[in-house]
Amino acid sequence: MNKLILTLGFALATSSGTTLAASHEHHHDMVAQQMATAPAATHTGMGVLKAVNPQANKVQIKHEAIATLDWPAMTMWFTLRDALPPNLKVGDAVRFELMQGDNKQWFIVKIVGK
Ligand SMILES: [Cu+2]
Repeated sequence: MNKLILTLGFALATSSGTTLAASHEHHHDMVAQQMATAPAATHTGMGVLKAVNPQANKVQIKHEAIATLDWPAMTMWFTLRDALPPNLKVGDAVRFELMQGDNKQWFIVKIVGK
């Protein structure tokens, strides 16, 4: 009887160990898949804040060329994902990070003075 319990206990321990290993493996696969399908590519730009539209949460930036996007220097409006940091004002030199939304529009996910 004791031996049976020991054997059962061992079997349970072994199978739960296997389950843990399998789910860990699965988690890894999912993370790898997420990274492959959603690369979350950000691009960094430098420029000068030219105008702010707080109602629309947009900023106009005269940005330098962004080589990683093959963009020339230009002045354009961007939507901000978050509110503009309160210390930033028109005329400030800024560094910003861009991401592309599902609608293909580029939006700013981070902006700091430089
Ligand atoms: Cu541009």
